[in-house]
Amino acid sequence: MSLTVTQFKKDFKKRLHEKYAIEVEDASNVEWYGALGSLVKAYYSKSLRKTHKQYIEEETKQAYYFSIEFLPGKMLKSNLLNLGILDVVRDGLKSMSIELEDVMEAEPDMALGNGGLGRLASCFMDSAASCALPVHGNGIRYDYGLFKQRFVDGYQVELPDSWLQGGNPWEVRRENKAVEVRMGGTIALVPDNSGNLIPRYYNAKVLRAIPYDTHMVGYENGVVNNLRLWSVEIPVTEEGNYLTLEERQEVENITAVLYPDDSNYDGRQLRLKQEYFFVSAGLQSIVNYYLRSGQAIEELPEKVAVHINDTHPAMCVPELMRILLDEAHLSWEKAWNITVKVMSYTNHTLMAEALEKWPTQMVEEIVPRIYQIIQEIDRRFVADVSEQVGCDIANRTRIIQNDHVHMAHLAIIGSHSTNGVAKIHSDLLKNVVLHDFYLLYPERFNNKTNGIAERRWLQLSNEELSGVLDETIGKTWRKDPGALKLLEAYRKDKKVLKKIAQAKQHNKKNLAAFIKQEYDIEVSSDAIFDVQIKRLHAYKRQLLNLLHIVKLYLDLKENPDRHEQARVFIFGAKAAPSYDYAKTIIKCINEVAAMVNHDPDIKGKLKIAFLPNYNVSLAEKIIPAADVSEQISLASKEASGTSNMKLMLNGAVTLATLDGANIEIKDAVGEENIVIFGLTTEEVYQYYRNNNYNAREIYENDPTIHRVLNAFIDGTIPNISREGQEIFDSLVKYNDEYFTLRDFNDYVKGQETIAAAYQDTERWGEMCLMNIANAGRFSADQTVERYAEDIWHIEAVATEE
Ligand code: 9GP
Repeated sequence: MSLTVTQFKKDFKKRLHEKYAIEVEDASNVEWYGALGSLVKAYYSKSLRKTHKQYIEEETKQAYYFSIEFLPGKMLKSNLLNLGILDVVRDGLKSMSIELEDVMEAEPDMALGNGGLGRLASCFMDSAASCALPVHGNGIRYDYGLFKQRFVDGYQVELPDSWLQGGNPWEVRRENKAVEVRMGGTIALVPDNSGNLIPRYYNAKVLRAIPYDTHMVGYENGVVNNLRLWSVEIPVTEEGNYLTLEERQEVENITAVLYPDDSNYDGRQLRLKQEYFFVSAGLQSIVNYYLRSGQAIEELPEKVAVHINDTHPAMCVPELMRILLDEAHLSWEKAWNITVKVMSYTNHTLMAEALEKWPTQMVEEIVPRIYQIIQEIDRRFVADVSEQVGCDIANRTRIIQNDHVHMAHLAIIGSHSTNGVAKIHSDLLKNVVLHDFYLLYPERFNNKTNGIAERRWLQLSNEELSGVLDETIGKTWRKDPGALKLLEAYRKDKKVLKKIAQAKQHNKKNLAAFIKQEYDIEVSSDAIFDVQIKRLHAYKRQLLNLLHIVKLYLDLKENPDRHEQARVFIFGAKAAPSYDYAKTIIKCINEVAAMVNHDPDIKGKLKIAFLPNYNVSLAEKIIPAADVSEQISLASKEASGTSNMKLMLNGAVTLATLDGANIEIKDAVGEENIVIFGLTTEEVYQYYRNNNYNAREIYENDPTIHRVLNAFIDGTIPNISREGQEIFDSLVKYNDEYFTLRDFNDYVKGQETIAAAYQDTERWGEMCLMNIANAGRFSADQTVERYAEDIWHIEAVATEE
């Protein structure tokens, strides 16, 4: 959009007057933010209406991305960038003595997600709008987002994230689009006048679902899509049918708080209610919208695609069946045919503990009609498959097994596409985890390697490097991340390498200042900034990183004058509140940090900064300053990873196992620009097959490992008598589930390779450059375009710019 500084200032002042009856100079940053947010929303509202109208007039097929998590982070700067008014607004504010950065401080992080899954959903929303693809999100408007993390005595403490407290300028409550969702009670099927069996509900709770729409602004293209988040409200009940206080509380809880579990299945009732609530509300509103266009319900797959992001929204399958059977009165066969064509599913994990299985009794109690439909889907599936390929495979793949509903099975059987999120992950799905399904439906399986919103992770968060890129290769990369490849031509150009290094140094200094100011830890920007930022989980092996730090520390203690590359180890990680082992690792990292950071013998050669409350905004500060990207999960465990992509885009060199998307990063940058270590997936599987891994033997025979592990139990590391023992036992007594000790020496070598490369400035510079130059292929723009073409069968709309 076009906007002058003068016009902006006029609009901004007017908004402040209208909204807060205040002058610019008297307002707080919260008021500046509130006014600016609502002004920006007004700026894109015309495009919103235009996009909406265009979809209706052109009868565009639209896709709906159902996800129980969305993790957009802050939206102000991203919206300004995408509208093409970032500089105008920044300048306009400056001329009124306001720094944009101060205004941004007032925006809470919208953290309605745990980690990779939710952030991916938000990257897709940004990319879909930017690629002019008709894709909308559907999720839950939690009153409280992911908990805020504090450290007290080194322990994680969780505080509520009341992100809505100060109001949310981006959302619009759509009262007239509210729908009703039924839960509980019992069902009887009774014939209507024409003999159709119609469900009659007894004592069901009718919940009111209110949508709040947040708009997804495309990058300089005039497209604005929608993210619809549902909030529950107490329904207006018929007279005499009041809810007790307890019942009201029960209803309100449904959208009160995000489940803080990541890669883990938690079988609690409330979670199941959340899942059905947003699935039912979302599908009802989609079908209502579709029917308003006057098209026949039989044609639904021509105009609507519904994506099941992980298994949480898998009830989309029976819920659409319910709508088609009970409300549109289609036959089972017709309804099933439509449902399978409309639905598609992404699997995001190979971890058995993350695959949802709900007790049948619970499903029947909470969603009785849905349970009936699931039973019927299952019955027909078993009959068909048994007849075609035999009972064994039918029994292994059926939806209801051992009194549990297997949500992944439901999603695969009820959709036309199942994809993994990196090549190796999709292969493992086909060949191992979902092999039976692959035999049944080979054509349904495909891979869509994850991607990232490169605008946010480079243009917005790393303006310094962005400037160097503009000077070196022009500005096309800003719209087309593939153009980053042009940088490769400069891999030997010392001037360019120097400029990139200077940008990194600038970012490192900023981060160092932030760490000093917020956490009083002094770090030198000349040290390697070695970064591991992700959820705390045993399979991600933050512990491997810690063991190496302890080794370096012990080496330095033994020989304080030893020449050692200075390093700052930066961690960011939240542990699920109920995940005790992960919390133990947090405590240990914090205690090692306290010990190392204050030990004069170390002479500042090692520093550890575990930054609390890792979230999108903190990631935006850390990633531009990273030298090394730690991607060290046990091979075969990380489905893809996306921080690996963000870090390479910012010129960090990856230290990685051959897991998830690391493999594709290696292919993209070449072996000489990444450091790979550790077991391969095949080797891990071999250990499983032969059942011959012996961690105690490693501990007993390897003096270095022995020494490092003993430090956890002999008092060397203070204040961890319980936690140190727990770590020690997990590795030695319980045989080291994630092969940490097996990979340790190889990891140490990898770290040595990194240190040596870092000391050779030109070599390191070239490695950084090659990472930046080859990050374009991990743009989420490309990923969503592949989803659009191969899975959703939707097309981009014509745009004005
Ligand atoms: O653990 C995966 C992570 O590897 C992946 O990058 C992300 C997005 O696809 O999804 C994560 N999975 C979950 O959070 C839960 O399945």
